Amino acid sequence: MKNPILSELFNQMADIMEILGEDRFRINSYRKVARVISDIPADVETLLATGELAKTPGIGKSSLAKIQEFIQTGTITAHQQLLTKIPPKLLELLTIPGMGPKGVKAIYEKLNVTSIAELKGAIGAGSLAQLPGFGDKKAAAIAKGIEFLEKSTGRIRLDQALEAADMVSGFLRGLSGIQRIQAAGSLRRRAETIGDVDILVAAGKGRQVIQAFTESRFVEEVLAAGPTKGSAIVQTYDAPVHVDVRVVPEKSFGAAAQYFTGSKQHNVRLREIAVKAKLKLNEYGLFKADKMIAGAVEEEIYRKLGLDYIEPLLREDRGEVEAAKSHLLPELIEFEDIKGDLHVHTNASDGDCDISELARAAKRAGYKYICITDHSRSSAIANGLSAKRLAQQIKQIRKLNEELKGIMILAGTEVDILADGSLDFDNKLLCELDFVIAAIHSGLASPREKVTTRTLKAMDNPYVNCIAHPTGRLIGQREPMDIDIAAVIKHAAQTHTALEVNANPWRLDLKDTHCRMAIEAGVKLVIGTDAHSVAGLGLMGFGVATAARGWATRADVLNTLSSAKIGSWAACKRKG
Ligand code: DGT
Ligand code: CA
Ligand code: CA
Repeated sequence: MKNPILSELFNQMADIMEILGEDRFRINSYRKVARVISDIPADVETLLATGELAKTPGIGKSSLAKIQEFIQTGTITAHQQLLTKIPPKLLELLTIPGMGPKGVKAIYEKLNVTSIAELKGAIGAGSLAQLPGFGDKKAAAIAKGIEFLEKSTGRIRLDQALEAADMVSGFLRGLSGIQRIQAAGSLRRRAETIGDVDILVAAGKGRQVIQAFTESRFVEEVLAAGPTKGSAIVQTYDAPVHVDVRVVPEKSFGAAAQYFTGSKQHNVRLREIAVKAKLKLNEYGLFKADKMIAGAVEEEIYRKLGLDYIEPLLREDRGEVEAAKSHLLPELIEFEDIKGDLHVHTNASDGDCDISELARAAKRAGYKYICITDHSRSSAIANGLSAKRLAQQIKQIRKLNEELKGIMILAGTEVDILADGSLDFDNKLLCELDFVIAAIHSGLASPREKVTTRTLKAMDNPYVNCIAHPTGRLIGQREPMDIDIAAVIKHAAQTHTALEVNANPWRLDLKDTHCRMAIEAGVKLVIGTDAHSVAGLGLMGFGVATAARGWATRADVLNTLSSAKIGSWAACKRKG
């Protein structure tokens, strides 16, 4: 699917034009195209072929031509031309947290800064702080952003890794002589960040496969290319991604999948078991003396070691090997178990589309219900709803439910938890809602005691059913709040409040280990996408994987229940 890449390209063109001070109208129209493309659930390539793309609002003739050019050639001439108009490293400034095109434009024009390295110089010399519109405070924030960027170990988000893996796997699938393809490593385990992407291929002619990979058009830089392994930097328009491709014979494919999926610690445990049983385990197979007793099929490796099959999501040496030995592995939650999404935003607050668009998309996704949870008034930048607007929205939802078939719309809110732990809406209004999620959106840097008490107090409210993104982290961009997560989990159990697993790959909050703590304490999880568009609904899988990495079963997750059962669950707390 080329939608994410195309969307990113149009955004990048808009960024460059904004830095160059070009026509506002064109910049906005590129941004609009980027947004439209990323929101269309269908593949742009297909829509172009069927002629539907030409009819899509927001996509004009010239954008259509650019999309066509990209699909045919892999580049857009206008994009290439724009790139020649700016210094090669200028766009890296946009990766600094909090830095937008306007800031880059000012820094570039007034200080002639063309890279992060030069910007650090300008901060050190005090010239950034003297620039109109910046000042000491902003310069310090930018310095901190750069520090954060440099501290981040080059690990990427799950969605970025997946995009690179899809590009490479899709390409490899088209080659001749390919028998099997499988992503391995931390990506297959759905770890929250990914160091590099590992892809395994079963094929006869290794060298040819590796050569085709390293010479493919999305490879930016080749790090190594041999007869069975190639390493390269793949450019995804969102991030440069390190990808390792390994070719193995089909008879070893299962063993290689096991070995290269890891984790390292998990593999160490398996090898110990093998050694005790006088067997040898490596990436080629499981051997008794010199005889291969398993290798082609991954499940066989586990079986011959006397273990139940362990899902990749659990392979972290967190007790899964012991559990597999004694047949006590959990039956993990799967995407198919999810009956609805309990966290979505409409254009009434900061989302892109209206209630019925989201509801129809949810129905297409096979859900039974969707809960509309727009922001409340204190989230002013997100155009949060006043009590009056929420009351109107509830009426609108009840009316829509009479019209729409096959999907139930629940009325909810993502209500702000205020500084003192009280909420943005009073109980009289909250009582009208089907499901209430509460969240902290300000003061995230406050001391531990403060953010913890705030959250505990919100849970005391009988109408609060769930705490959204309980730690507030943004992966690679913002540290979690210094919150006492053990206290939050304990209080959630005591107050019959669920905790969210926010499925957005920027958040994954609760994270896997916190999910496990919550489940062990008897707390229910809600997996919500926090979608702000139709495309956002598609993030559910990341949340399901995160919960499963925390050993969640279907019974641990509230939105595997029918909407009626969720209603009774919420009623329990209201009754006290
Ligand atoms: P990453 O890339 O840092 O997110 O994490 P992984 O787990 O993908 O690690 P990576 O790419 O270095 O290696 C892929 C897998 O290969 C790893 O999970 C386990 C296996 N592996 C790599 N090196 C070793 C090793 O020295 N011993 C063992 N037992 N396994 C290894
Ligand atoms: Ca890896
Ligand atoms: Ca690797």
